[in-house]
Amino acid sequence: MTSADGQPAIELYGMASPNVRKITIMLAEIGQAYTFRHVDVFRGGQFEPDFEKLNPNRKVPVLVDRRASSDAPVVIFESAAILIYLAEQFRALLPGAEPARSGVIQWLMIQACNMGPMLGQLNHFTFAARDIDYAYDRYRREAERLYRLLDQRLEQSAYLGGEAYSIADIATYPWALYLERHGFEASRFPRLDAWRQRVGARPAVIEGMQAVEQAEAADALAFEAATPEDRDRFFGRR
Ligand SMILES: N[C@@H](CCC(=O)N[C@@H](CS)C(=O)NCC(=O)O)C(=O)O
Repeated sequence: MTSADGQPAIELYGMASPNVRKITIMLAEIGQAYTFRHVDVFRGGQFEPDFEKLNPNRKVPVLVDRRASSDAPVVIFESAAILIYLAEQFRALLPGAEPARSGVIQWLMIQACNMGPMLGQLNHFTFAARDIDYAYDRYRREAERLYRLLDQRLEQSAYLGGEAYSIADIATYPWALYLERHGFEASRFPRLDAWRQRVGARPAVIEGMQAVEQAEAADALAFEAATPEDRDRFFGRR
């Protein structure tokens, strides 16, 4: 669906990051065209007043949906909220009936409330501040516990929410790719690894992961070029 000006009616503000990739995968799964608006977080794009109007929490992703009205678009932040919104709007990848619906939502929340924050901290203390052993050990242990939880869950069912692929899998997949970079051997999490391969082979997942490749190159350059002040602002050190 397009706006009156011929542009896709959906815009996605983002960067090359796992929370944004959840949404590019979902948009590929439902076959919805969109305009990707790159936010240069390393130069402080998330703190610009216009962006803050979209998300007072100043983070990507943000979805802007002008399908119903171009003057008063629906604006949604928080990746899990965006996934639920798209699933409901397009009646896809979230069962309507209980208990299947709650089965999916609870694993979506494990990702949003546990995996995302804990693995995000582990990323920081692995890739940006590895010298703080207490923090590194704490988040690495918690990450291991969560990877184990997913592995055990996937022994019970083919997908996280149950027997069907859902938004819980979409939310978790880009984060589960960190397993090796967090120093764990995939062979110790065989069900999780098999699920990663199954999910990663889906054409929409391949498309969604590739959708931010240009942004990935731009983000890498911007991070390289970031001044000490830029990095302090990004890491919330001032
Ligand atoms: N809970 C949020 C987390 C969003 C988030 O942390 N986004 C990161 C990129 S993955 C970001 O905007 N980082 C820039 C910053 O924190 O300033 C969600 O799931 O959408």
